[in-house]
Amino acid sequence: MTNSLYTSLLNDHQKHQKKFAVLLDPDKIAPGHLEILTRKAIDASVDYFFVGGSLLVKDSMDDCLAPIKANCDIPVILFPGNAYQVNAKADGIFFLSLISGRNPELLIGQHVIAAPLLKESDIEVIPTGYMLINGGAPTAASYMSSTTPIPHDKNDIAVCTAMAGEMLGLKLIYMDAGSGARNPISESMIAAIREKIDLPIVVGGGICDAEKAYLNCKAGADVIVVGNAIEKEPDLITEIAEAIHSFETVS
Ligand code: 1GP
Repeated sequence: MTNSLYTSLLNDHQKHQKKFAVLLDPDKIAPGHLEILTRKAIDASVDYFFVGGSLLVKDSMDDCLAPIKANCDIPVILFPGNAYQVNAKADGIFFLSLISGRNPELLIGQHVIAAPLLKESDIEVIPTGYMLINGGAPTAASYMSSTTPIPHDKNDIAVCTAMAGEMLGLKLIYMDAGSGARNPISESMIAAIREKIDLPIVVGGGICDAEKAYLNCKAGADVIVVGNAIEKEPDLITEIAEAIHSFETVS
């Protein structure tokens, strides 16, 4: 098993080089849409595809991953809702421990099921502290995980949770307001966590414009994830990528 994806995430974090990930929910991609998104992502120098969902009902993972891997070199990292979403076509997987919740199944249970599959594969495993933050309404992630998200304005709880994740040896913190969140995560919460931990931070959930993506980078996010907004408006890929990649040159 290699660790090239994580090494690269860590190097970019240390150099303050901000990265852009496009999240694909394999069930939701319309026929023909994947080719368009892939082309736009290549043209915009998107850094990662994250692939997965809280609940997949169509057995669509292979159909999503195969064309991406055939047509571009953008690394694909699984962002799985459960152990069934492990797929050997991916380059890596966020091994998500839902540290904002108290559901043992998502802290360690699904991991036990996935471990032997991952051990036999070439998929790079990235141990990840996954934190759900209240985005203003219940999301598929909060419902499917049977957990209560951290309140939107409770920065202290979020900071303590992230610190505990780091002390447990997790390698990355993923802060998520949930797909389609009404309110994305506040910059003040991102900044508060950034101040207390040294790990790369991924931020997503409800981000739908370049300005918000940029502000999140400024607050300390290393990777910005956008899914929903891009599914609705693929042209956003270009402007959000430009904003994120411009960060180092203007700050
Ligand atoms: C959700 O972080 C992701 O898990 C992205 O959310 O689909 O709202 O961009 P959106």
